[in-house]
Amino acid sequence: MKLKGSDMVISALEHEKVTTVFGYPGGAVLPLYDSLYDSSIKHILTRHEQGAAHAADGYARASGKPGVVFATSGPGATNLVTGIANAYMDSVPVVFVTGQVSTPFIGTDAFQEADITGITLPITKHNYLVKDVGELPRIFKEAFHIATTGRRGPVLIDIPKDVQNAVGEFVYPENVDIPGYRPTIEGHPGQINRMAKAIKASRRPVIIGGGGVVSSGSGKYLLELAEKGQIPVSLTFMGLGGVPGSNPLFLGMLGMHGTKAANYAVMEADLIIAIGMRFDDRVTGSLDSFAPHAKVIHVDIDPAEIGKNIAVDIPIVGDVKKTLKRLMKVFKAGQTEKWLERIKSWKTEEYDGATDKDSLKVPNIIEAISRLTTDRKTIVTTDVGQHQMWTALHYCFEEPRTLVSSGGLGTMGYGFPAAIGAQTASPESTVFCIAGDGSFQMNIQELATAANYNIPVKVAIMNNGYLGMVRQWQELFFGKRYSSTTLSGSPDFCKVAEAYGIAGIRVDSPGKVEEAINRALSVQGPVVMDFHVEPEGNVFPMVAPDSPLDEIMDGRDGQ
Ligand SMILES: Cc1ncc(C[n+]2csc(CCOP(=O)(O)OP(=O)(O)O)c2C)c(N)n1
Repeated sequence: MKLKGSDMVISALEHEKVTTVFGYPGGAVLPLYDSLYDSSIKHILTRHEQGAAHAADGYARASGKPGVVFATSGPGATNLVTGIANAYMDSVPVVFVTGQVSTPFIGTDAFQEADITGITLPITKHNYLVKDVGELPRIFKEAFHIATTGRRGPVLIDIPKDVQNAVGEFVYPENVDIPGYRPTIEGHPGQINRMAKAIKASRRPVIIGGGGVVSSGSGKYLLELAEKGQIPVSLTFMGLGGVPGSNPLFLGMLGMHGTKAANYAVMEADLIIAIGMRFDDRVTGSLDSFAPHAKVIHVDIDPAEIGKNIAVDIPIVGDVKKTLKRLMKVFKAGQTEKWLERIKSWKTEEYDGATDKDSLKVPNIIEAISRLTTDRKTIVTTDVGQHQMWTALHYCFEEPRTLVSSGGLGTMGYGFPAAIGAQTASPESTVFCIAGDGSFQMNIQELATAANYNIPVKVAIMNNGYLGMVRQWQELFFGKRYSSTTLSGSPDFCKVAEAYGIAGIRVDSPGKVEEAINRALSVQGPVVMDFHVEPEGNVFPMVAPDSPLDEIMDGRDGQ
């Protein structure tokens, strides 16, 4: 069949079962938007390309399906860059389609020209500049395959305007054949046997699950391993929801803002069973002191992660789910009763500083949101800062894909557009965006998107008047020299919401929290809740950067 290039793009998306695209038009994608006009694919017009990128990323995390973004050349494409890097750092499958100036103009500094394949080379899993309309079907097939297999990640396809307008033969390929790209899916059986033996011999094992547990859909198998082996489980921030937060074997998150139980357990463990995680510095603390008594088993789909930060005794490259399934066939439990007793004693030591009921404290608000949403399917997105870490510590994530947050890149402004994407992917869910007053202002323009499409996300701003996490570091590590962390000049967020036709609810006192959350839950459309919280609360527990995980500041005595 002969098709115009821009029609091929739409047809390729239909073959890939794409139902929603997030984007923003412009000169270099006019043919593409014209083809979209006749299509049944839903387009959500955000108010900034970064919003589209984060929304598609939130859509992908909530659904497990790839997100898709359209943007024009030049500034449209460069406005995507943070969103692309964000998806790359957290291994999220998003396909970005950008317009480019026509091929004869490439390299001439033409109007709205930017070398977006060059710019995004280090932050995409792969990218393409399409030079010939005949390549479009193969490139789209490959792009979706690369984005959604192995270690997932963003792929960008840059299409010059003349290629969008050219006509070519369209046959959508059934298979892909990419020399040099064959992710290892099956973990080596011999290594899995060694893994089983090491677990049987261990007396103090700890499982650390990461984002790979969530993205591979293997939470159920991880839980089976934990329960059959009576092995305590900690999760990285990206792994939260991988096993139910209420399970007695769950230790909480580990690392810089990890629980005492998780961090002490890692430091005393004789075996670390690392599953789909990458030993990020926020997880390990100082590498020299990490898990000093432990053998390390590391299962990951990406061979480049194995041995990158931590020496590994039993490396296994493969899909987490397949590996765990095979492991369970040969698995025998070790003896962990004494170990679990010891861990129980640490759990009683947890302290979060949220006991003062007189002031409006973020942990209490998050616990209330957690409690009042147990009866419904809920997805929580966050921005970046103190409120994000408090969410990790105080919201009980019971299911995978219920936390949508920027882990690796730590991108302020992610939470609200990601909530729009998550809500689009999962209309039946209640979607909360827990935001900071700083972060929310980075993509506040997306209120128009929520209003326009009546996307009923519940935004809960933890309004402390500060760039709180930076203020906390200035307090703890820079002698209280508060440099440019006060957010004077912020607007009344309820009035801003109301200006967009969105309900605003202001909360100033602890006694009003539950009523406000219930009211927000009863509103059919989007809501902005503006919680005026204690200005100078700090997130504890905290391990100072590059310190051993058992050197925990818990906020008592100002430490
Ligand atoms: C785009 C971006 N710029 C800067 C930072 C550095 N940063 C990390 S946390 C933070 C403060 C966030 O403030 P707010 O959103 O109000 O949340 P809070 O910490 O007060 O909960 C800043 C500036 C970042 N993570 N992302």
